[in-house]
Amino acid sequence: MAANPTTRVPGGAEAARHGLDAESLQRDVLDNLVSLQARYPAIATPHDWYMALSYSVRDRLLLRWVDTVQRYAAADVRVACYLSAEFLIGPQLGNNLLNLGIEAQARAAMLALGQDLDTVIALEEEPGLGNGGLGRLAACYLDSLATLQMPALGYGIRYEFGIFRQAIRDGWQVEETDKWLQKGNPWEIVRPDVAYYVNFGGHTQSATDAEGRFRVRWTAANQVKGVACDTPVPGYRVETCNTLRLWKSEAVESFDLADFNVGDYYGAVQEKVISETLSKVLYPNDEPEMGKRLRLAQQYFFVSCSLQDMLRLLELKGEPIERFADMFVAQLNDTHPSIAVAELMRLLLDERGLQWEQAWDITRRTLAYTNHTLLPEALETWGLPLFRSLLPRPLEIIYEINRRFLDEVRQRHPGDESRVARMSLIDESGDRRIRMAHLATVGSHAVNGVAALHSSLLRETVLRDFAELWPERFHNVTNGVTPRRFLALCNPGLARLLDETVGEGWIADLTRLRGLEAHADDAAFQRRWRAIKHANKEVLAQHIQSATGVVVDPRALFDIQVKRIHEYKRQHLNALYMVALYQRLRREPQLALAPRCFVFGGKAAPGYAMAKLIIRLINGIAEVVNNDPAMEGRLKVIFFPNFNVKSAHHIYPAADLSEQISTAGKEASGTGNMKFMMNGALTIGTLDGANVEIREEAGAENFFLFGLRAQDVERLQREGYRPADHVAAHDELREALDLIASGHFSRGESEVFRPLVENLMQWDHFLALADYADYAACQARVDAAWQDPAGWTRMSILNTARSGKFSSDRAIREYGDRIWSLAPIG
Ligand code: GPW
Repeated sequence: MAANPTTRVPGGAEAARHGLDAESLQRDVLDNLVSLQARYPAIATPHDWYMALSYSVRDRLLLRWVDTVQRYAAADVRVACYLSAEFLIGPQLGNNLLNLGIEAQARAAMLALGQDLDTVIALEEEPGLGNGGLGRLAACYLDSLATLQMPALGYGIRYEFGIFRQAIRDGWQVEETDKWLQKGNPWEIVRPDVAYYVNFGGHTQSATDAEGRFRVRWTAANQVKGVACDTPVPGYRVETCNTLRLWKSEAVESFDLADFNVGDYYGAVQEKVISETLSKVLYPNDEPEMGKRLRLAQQYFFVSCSLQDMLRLLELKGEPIERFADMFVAQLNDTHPSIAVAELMRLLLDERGLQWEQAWDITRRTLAYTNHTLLPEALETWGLPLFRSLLPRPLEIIYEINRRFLDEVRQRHPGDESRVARMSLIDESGDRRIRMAHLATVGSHAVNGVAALHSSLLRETVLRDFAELWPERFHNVTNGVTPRRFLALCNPGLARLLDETVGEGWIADLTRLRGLEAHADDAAFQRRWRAIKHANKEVLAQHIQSATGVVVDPRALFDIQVKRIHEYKRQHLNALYMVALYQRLRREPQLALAPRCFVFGGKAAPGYAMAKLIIRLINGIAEVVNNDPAMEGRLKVIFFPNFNVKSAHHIYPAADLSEQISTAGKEASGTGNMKFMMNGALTIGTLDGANVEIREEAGAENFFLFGLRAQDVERLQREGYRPADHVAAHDELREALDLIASGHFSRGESEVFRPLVENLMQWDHFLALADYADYAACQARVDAAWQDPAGWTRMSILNTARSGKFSSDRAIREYGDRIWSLAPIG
């Protein structure tokens, strides 16, 4: 990576060799089939064709990739480093074809080779290196950073096993290992030469060095090597191709060898097993943390490798350490990488010999922190004994940061020791624990929430004392999603109509969709709009049939809730309403209700019993409803197994109604809500997260609002909430709960759902019963609106037209302007 701009890779000859036309693609696919897969066409498997095409596409990215890296190395610009324990990037081939603008050429090339492009694309195993919203957000941001041509790097972990594959057996979730690398990964470049060592355990010693300065030496019990695995991230129709750098753990040879020499062969192998375990598997918990030692080791591992890499890149640029914060900014995706505060300090103090004040100034100017949750059970803390045994030196640094910080608090608020205890980096109330959100806040120059409501609540609750101390550091950046993957790629039918109506510019400037508003009442345009939606619903119906065996009618209202299964997201509120509908239709078969198909999708954390029971309930209802002849043509219930990025491509474009029904104040933002909106679904939702802004943009008349507001929720819980009162006051709700408790949806076994029903009746922590009546009333308004196709279609068009704000391009521009001081370099 030379800093000399004159050594830039020449474009001409290389570009010609890897032409973007169908003929050269076809030639390369054939070449790669032989040279990389060792196959000839007559015996090539579909997967061989996938590999051969993917390598050919990767070749066409390499030039841009190398060129981009050289540009960043040479330019005097700040690079944004996005540190995230998760990158849920999804399948790559289709997206890379789209961004390169060679989908048609690839289709022609494959056709000439007797292959269907869509079939080949569908074979890709997706890298499921994330749990849900947080990991997918990181992937959308990488797409926008590249598209906006901003110098950026993603840093994370190359998990050998991503999020588990969800199977459904007898209605229950069963987890299967995600062996996504089994058949190889054509997108990845492994760089054995880009590797760093990371310390674990052991002890520290302080001494004075040759120049008389106080220095600390950390003698580790264990070292792990992190090796860089790079994935290209091409922007949409631009020359920029950024890098996602994921770290894979390896054993350090010298450590093994030492043991081997004293004859402990098994000990040496054991060591290797532990170091290689580090990047083995993604923890499948979304939101609540489990405080596992290996998880902390993963976090420190990837953060340390990433910071060491940034320091090396600074050297390659020929810049002095004093300029680190001018050349790099590191965005912490929640607290998972927040150990960066201590690790950057350690690298600057212990490895570079800087003084505390200077190291602290660099650290704070470099780091920025995004908070993604207010749920107390999701705020990361680590017990001191575990932390000390794994990371003794970082712990000392945290103590010193805390000492200096609390001095500052005491100076500002003399005598206010309760404030000091509240703000401390160490929670001393029970067993002593490190509060990672406090560490991240103290060590960052900017802190942001992910939707307007969430950012306000963050300032008023979880980080209130900090917002009072440093109001200028607090920001909001409402989340966004990439319109490339979640509109252009997944909904080609609609994309063509958008091109024709507002011009192709919408893909890189989503606000241009406003141009659709003029056509919202045009009957011919509405017919085309409905035909596209109908075709998308036919495609989803096919996928539903092959995944579940159930046949659904694309003419029904597709009412969809896809997201992780969580009590606060309230899939069970939706389930209660389905049971009530089922009861109504059984009693009154002539009832004039629109035919509905309820679709659910989402994984439950393997240890989260209540979430797994909610899946069992939905499947139980599905079994009864779908097999009841009286429900034919009226009601269908689907649990779509293994919801992931790939199946999301078929689901969002087929939705009529988007369920965003979390308890107000609990969902930080939501991003699925935005994907549905772009694809013309109407939202039924609470005033929570980004729903608030979706309703503002769409117009209140184009959004189905119900439920308690965040302040009502807070007040009700403070004053004492009694779920039983709501059950007593609502016959339909009581009957639904009774029917569930009776075993009607569990093959007569009345014990199965008892924990769920009892939990609701006694506690109902997320106020599902309090919101039930209003939800059911709102669903009746949905039903009425659906009966008027012109009115519904108008609302659908207006939702897409007004979704421009929710492009991740807008979000990334805001990060660039307000938090990173970083501009595109074309
Ligand atoms: F707990 N989110 C997530 F805040 O998907 F860390 N996983 C997580 O572990 C956390 C948050 C964490 C989600 C939020 O629940 C969702 O509201 C938000 O849209 C998304 O992060 C992206 O900001």
